[in-house]
Amino acid sequence: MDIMKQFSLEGKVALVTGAAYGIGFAIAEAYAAAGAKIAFNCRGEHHMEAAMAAYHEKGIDAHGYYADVTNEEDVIKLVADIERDLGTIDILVNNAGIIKRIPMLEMEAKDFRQVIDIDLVAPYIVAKHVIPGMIKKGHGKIINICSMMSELGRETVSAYAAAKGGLKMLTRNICSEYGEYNIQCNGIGPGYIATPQTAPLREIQPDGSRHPFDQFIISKTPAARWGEAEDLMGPAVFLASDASNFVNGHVLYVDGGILAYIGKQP
Ligand code: NAP
Ligand code: GCO
Repeated sequence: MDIMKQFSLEGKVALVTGAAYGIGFAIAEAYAAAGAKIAFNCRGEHHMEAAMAAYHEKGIDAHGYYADVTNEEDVIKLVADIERDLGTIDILVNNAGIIKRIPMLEMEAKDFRQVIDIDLVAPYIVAKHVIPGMIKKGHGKIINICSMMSELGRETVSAYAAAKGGLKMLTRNICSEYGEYNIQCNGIGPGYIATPQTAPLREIQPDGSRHPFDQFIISKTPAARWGEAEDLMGPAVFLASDASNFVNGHVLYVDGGILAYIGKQP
């Protein structure tokens, strides 16, 4: 038996949402290395150009599409275009997401709703339009990018925590509802990963010292470092491959041990 074959994504069609850069780009890169055909979407023209150049630089023939994942018409067109260009989607990664760091009492309901719309409603919309093709094909893998905030709260991220907690439960529900069609829906819960989303938390201070949040995260992480987007590559391939065919409704936390640790005693 060749166990490595179970991890191959040869010939599979993968859609990674919001994969122009950041975590989504790294996951798409890993899928391409494992043999998958890559489709991704983004919203802005400037992102598309830079993203296509970045994929080409890595030798990846990625197919990029414009689509806002909160817009159901865009998503319907996105799924149809991918089916026309590459075939039925085998692997969906709901990666696109935003955060707004605002204390709850200062936050406006429209901002709270926007975070819920992108981080929770959009994964539902994309999955809704991808699952029928997976049912017809007889298999499918859905990976929802969750968060530490699927389990933990902290000041200023009420909307994000509500959305990512909800996404964990959407993951379990997709598993419950479509597991019988040989669809596995799992989550990845990244720890604190150095990407544009977390750049404000790592800014060097005017006196040259590290941002207090940066120091806090390192002290809270047994691995004593921020994660890199590359740390998510192996787990994402595992959850997209046949190696995880009996893993369903699970959230795999890739966090350098944060969730296991009570923190340093003062
Ligand atoms: P990022 O660098 O900010 O990238 C997010 C991507 O999502 C961007 O390409 C963005 O494109 C896209 N996006 C946002 N809203 C969209 C929409 N409505 N339609 C289409 N694309 C949209 O973030 P990241 O750090 O790579 O995070 C990726 C995912 O991992 C997110 O779901 C995030 O919440 C989650 N996550 C991140 C961390 C971390 O520490 N970085 C930890 C846990 C979970 P635009 O530029 O066009 O907005
Ligand atoms: C924050 C962070 C996050 C992380 C991530 C943790 O402000 O606390 O941005 O919430 O990006 O989702 O897993």
